[in-house]
Amino acid sequence: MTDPSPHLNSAPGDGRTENRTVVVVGAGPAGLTVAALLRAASVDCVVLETESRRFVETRPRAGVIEEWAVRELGRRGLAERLLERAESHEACEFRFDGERYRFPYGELTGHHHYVYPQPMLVTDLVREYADVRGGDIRFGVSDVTLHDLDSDRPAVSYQCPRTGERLLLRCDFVAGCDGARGVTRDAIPPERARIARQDDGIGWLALLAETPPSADCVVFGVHPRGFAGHMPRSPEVTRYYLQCPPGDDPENWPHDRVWAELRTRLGAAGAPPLTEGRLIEKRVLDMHHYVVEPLVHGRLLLAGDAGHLTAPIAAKGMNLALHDAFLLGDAIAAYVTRGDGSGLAGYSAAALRRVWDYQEFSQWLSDIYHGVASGDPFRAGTTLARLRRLFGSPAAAAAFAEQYLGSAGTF
Ligand code: RFL
Repeated sequence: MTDPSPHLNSAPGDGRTENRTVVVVGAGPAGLTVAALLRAASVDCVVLETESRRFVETRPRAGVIEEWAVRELGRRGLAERLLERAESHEACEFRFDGERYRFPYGELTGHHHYVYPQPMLVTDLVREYADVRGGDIRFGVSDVTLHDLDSDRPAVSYQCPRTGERLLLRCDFVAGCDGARGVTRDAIPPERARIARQDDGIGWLALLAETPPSADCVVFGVHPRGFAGHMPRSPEVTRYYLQCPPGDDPENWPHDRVWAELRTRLGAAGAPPLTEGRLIEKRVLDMHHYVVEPLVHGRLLLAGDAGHLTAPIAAKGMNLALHDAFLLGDAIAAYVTRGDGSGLAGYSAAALRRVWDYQEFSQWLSDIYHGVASGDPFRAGTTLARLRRLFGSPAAAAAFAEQYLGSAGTF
């Protein structure tokens, strides 16, 4: 039989072997949360991460965390610093047709978003898992390979960064939390899982600017030249997005072009001027999405971006990663400590319910963001009709607020 994947082999006989209960691959929000939950339940686990601690604690990405996710982090003793430092956001603003339209979702629903940069959350989670709860985490590992996933004792091997030695970790479960570019998803033979994909054919120039926000909330600019977004991250740093051709070169976007385009696309009557600042991150993201179904293959369980990717259109990816992690951490802990396998049996279906709900909302929002600039006057017309409905119909506003906040769900 041919090996279906470069990352799935039968375990090598040489090298040092350790026996563990759970190996978590990846120290992002998903992996660290699973590990912290396991540690709290006294389930033995080890986390493997290819990058350094410093790198994962400073990698800029998400900023918006949903209320239910913070509540769950809090219930598990993981939100102390977040609750001290996060900002609360209760409104967003759409700008289209040269006007500003504020959407006060806090007033409408009584709920809000937390804004807390992902590196701060990752820092808190590493600290809690490794420093406070004494968890085993190995940074800088390389050549992570999965073995024997169909057996009761799968294994993960890797190369130790200090000694260059190859180590084998035999375990009961592998949690695949290594993000969109990891190896665990590829260890599932193609005939054992379906990967549903969607490519919007659109790029976003993702920018981080060393400048205070230019509005007190998230701003979506829906403009014939393309979408533009303004997302406050902290009093000193603001994230901006500019729609661009997919695969565009960030070097095509020098400082002056970026700020001129932001001013045009976010311009509206009475809007405060944008505060310009140095661009400290500039990268092009293609708006594509995928979902692996099921998220489980033998003793491998995928969580977060490893199992499903949603482009940052609706700021949902990290929230989904946390949702998976709560379900998975609880399910493994229930199985190991009480022999209760119901959570594991239902994990994939329970996680995917929210994943598909958020994917659908992202698609809907993607149509709104990009319709006016599509070059298709019919699409532009229906996009503006949708936007006006949000501000004219209380029922449409309530439905949007619920999906934007992710407030209808398991937790
Ligand atoms: P991560 O965070 O990518 O973590 C995976 C970890 O695995 C490591 N790794 C490996 N480790 C061991 N062996 C291997 N072979 C490995 N390969 C990789 C990686 O180094 C990494 O440390 O996945 P996780 O935990 O699933 O978390 C997902 C979130 O990071 C992601 O969904 C969000 O960042 C998406 N996202 C947003 N989500 C939100 O909910 N709200 C937002 O406002 C938001 N904004 C964003 C975003 C993503 C962005 N980018 C860059 C794609 C803004 C941007 C610009």
